[in-house]
Amino acid sequence: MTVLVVATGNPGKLKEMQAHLAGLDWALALKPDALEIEETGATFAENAYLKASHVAKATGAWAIADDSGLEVDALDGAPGVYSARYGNTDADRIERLLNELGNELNREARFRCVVAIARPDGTIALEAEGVCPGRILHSPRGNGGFGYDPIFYVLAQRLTFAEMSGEQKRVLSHRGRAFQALLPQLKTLSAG
Ligand code: ITT
Repeated sequence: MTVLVVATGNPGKLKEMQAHLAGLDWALALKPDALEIEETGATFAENAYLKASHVAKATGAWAIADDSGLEVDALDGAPGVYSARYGNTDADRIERLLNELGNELNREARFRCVVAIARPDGTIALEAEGVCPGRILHSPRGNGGFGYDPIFYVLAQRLTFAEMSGEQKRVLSHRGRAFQALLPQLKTLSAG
């Protein structure tokens, strides 16, 4: 089996990415802790390429990276690509977002995720994007997931991401949708 390095330092993301990649013809490996990549891109796609490419070249193996974040309409798309850098902890990031939104009536938002796979030479072999629309609650709800999950409410389910089971989030989420688009291409790649 060919090795695929999962290029993330975020444990919440890692768990979800491993679940999406389970049962495929790839031997998953973890990114070396010491390997840190500066996310200098202006878009999710640029940052996903940067991370996948850098880790592939550094390890000499195939690598998969995810760049994702929350876009809030009333904040002109913020925090967007800065979602991870909006605060030091998940609680800080949530508090800052809720403070900035205040009593704003327009709570429309969406999570966006770009997944990219790089060959061992760092060139990008595959990419896919997924989006999940929702609303920002006034206070957190639920204990599951990670990041902004407790304040991200999905209308159709009447649940926040943090109130959903792992399986529900896997099907509906921005990451789930990106992987649904990526997996058929990934299967062709591993078969070839
Ligand atoms: P890596 O770059 O090492 O993968 P990161 O946390 O820095 O980890 P990003 O730069 O892609 O990853 O930032 C994404 C941030 O967006 C993440 O830290 C969360 O705060 C948020 N986020 C992304 N997906 C999320 C999800 O499914 N649920 C909640 N928050 C999410």
